[in-house]
Amino acid sequence: TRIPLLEVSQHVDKDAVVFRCVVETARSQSAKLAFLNLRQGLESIQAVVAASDTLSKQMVKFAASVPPQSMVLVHGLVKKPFEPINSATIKDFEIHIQKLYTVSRAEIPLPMQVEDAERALPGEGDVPGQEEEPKAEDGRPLVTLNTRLNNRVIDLRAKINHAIFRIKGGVVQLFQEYLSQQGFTLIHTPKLLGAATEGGSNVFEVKYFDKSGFLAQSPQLYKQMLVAARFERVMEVGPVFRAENSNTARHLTEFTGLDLEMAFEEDYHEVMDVLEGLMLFIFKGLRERYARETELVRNTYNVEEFKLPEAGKVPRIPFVEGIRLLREATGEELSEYEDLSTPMEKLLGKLVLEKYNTDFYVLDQFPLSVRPFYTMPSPHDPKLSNSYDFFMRGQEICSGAQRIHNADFLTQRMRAMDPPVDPESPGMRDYVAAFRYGCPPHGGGGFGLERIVSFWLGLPNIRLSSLFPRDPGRILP
Ligand code: ATP
Ligand code: AMO
Repeated sequence: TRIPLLEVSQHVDKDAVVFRCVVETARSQSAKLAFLNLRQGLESIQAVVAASDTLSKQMVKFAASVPPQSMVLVHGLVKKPFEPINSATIKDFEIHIQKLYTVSRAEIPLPMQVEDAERALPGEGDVPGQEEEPKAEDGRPLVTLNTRLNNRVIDLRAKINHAIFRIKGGVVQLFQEYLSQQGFTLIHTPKLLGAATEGGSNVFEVKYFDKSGFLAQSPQLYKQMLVAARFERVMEVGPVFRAENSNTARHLTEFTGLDLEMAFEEDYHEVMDVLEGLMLFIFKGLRERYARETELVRNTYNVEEFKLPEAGKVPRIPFVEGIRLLREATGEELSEYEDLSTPMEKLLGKLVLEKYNTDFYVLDQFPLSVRPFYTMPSPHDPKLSNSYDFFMRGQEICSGAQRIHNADFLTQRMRAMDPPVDPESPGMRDYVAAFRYGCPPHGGGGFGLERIVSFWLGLPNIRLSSLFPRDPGRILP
């Protein structure tokens, strides 16, 4: 019977089992005995190849010489070993091999070892770009993040990477699960645009036949137009392109946006309620469904477990209150009308953790001057706005706001921006018009998927949560 490796326990001392797997290591003990380490998915198991009446010494020699990373088909018996074997394996069992076939042989030497990818990266692991690899004395490249990303197919084979990308898929599934329960429609807005939308400078221009096109920086305008089209509640999971020359551990030039937009009845805090409920559902789902994967990553990156707010009450801190906390802690004269620097954001994360005992919180009522033109000013203070950011471990994962749903007011706000946005331009005309024919008050938010995954797990670099990351210095492989 062909079995998944996870089921070996059901076959101890019974009929022979057959399974396909990868040889992680092979070593010869003597002319009559060899040991293989076999892997399937997140499981590893030790296998013994011992010469006998039915198994030749040549077979033992062949088994010991299988290059690591080759795929093989194994026929064997499941036994309880006499001595406990190393903890990376399915502990209490081993396979006594009867037959071994090579399915696909790996070349020697590999450009890097899979075990290299199981080690923690030092520091923030910032990547300056694809410069020449440093070489170790044996001529093999030193295993930097750059080397790992240059050999990503081998790198991704590491168990820690399988765990990270199972979790990433899990976040998307939980996002859609929660929001569809809440009546959201899954939408797909265009990524090829005829005009730069949210801001002009950080947009990628592409050739579009004999014209220019642009890659979408966000589904912002389209998700709002769909609310105006009476969809009322929409969500999207899609690529976001940003031509920002940001070489940091938390910026990519292509990432996955988790967006939502919804009409509300009385107050934009209804939107924040949905966003908070959504994130708490995702965190709970990750704890329940991905405990094993999370533990695997935590064994490598020894990061404190993510602290969720007590009793499910997410602190909603006014921006001015955040500034007050920072002034108290640093003695610096911080402005209430400027955005926070990255170090201040991180410090605020620490202060909030001390005060509220949570790594997840929200800043509300940002200064209007630091938000995009579509943001609704605060009715109580024209220098503030009905907008918010969500944070995990002191780093931003989501921006959102109540939007302006009146065309004339929107036009006025666009013209007041510095630099001004032209409401008559081809990219804006249809967007502005959407608010002329009866559009409900609405708001929403956009999350960066790779940031959620990185900050949940405490990864040192966002590139580790992108399969084939794109940054200003990397567009291959
Ligand atoms: P948003 O795009 O919503 O503003 P974000 O988290 O992507 O959110 P940015 O606005 O790109 O953040 O930048 C936020 C902070 O990141 C800035 O305050 C800045 O200090 C820092 N930052 C951005 N780019 C760089 C860079 N190239 N090098 C160092 N720090 C940077
Ligand atoms: P914003 O520009 O803040 O807002 O983007 C939303 C979220 O996307 C993530 N993010 C990034 N992730 C990786 N690399 C990047 N370069 C990067 N830039 C942003 C962050 C951020 O919080 N239209 C608004 C959203 C809205 O108001 O609904 C927007 O795009 O987690």
